[in-house]
Amino acid sequence: MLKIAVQKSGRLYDHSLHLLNECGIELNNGNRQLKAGALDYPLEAYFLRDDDIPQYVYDGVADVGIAGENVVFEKKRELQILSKLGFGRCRLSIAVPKAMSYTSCQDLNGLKIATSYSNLLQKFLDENNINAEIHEISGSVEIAPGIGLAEAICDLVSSGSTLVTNGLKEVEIILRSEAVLVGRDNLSGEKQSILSNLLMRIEAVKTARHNKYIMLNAPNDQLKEIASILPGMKSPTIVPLAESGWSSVQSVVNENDFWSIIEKLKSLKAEGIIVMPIEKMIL
Ligand code: PRT
Ligand code: ZN
Repeated sequence: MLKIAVQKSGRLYDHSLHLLNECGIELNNGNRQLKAGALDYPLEAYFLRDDDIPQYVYDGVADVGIAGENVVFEKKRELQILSKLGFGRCRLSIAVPKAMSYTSCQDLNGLKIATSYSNLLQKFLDENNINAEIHEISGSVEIAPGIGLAEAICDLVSSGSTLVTNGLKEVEIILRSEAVLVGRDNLSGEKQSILSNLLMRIEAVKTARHNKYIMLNAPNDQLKEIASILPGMKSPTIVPLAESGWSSVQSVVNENDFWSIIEKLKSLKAEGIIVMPIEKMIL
């Protein structure tokens, strides 16, 4: 069995379980126990605090884990990032009181900065030759300047509203983070093959998320040009319609090119364009 560490509650919990679900892995976690087995898959999940996950994977208590890059890099354990998962996105930033004048990171010299990320902050200070004092606290970092505990903070930001509420402004982004699947090198052959299968499923789910299935009707005299802008997995599928002079075209389009392709298709007289989400995509 492959043992996976997942956050036991918090921002990553739902997304992690949802991802596993989309991979066809359902965890039997009815009453939120410490451990849960999967139905029909050789996997066991351990539910832990996110901060502990890198250490548990490093020690081999779990084989792989899902945690934010912010936590993985802060803990400085030698782990492999096996897959970036696309959720839990945030940034680790330095913020100062709104009224403070700030032109460059050199303005941080001599300040006391409160954070729960002292390793990542120290690395940023060293790389930029800044001499500031790090005051490590474990929670409610954003209130530190307001109560006179520090002059600046270094904390996670997503919407930015916590900073605004506390009269702070974001001045430096020191890390961009998302949830990742981390693991160690030395798994046994059997565990390694379960992991390869899990990674194949995760990639299929991720690829599908970034692509849309598209169907449209096109006049035959435009087919050549329409086919040239629709990549498809190999090339688009083209089937003649009952109405003469028209064909149905089916293809897969990447979300980044999606709207520009739709504009072009319309200008090429495509009609009845239908777009569908793709559940899995195995290349
Ligand atoms: O109990 P446990 O230790 O497991 O949970 P936790 O409270 O330490 O972690 P949790 O659930 O808050 O966050 C888990 C992971 O989610 C983090 O390690 C990040 O990888 C990711 N993540 C994404 C965030 C945020 N966005 C986020 N906005 N983690 C925390 N925040 C906090 C931030 O610390 C600040 O207090 O939200 C506030 C800022 O949010 P905005 O939207 O106001 O900017
Ligand atoms: Zn935590």
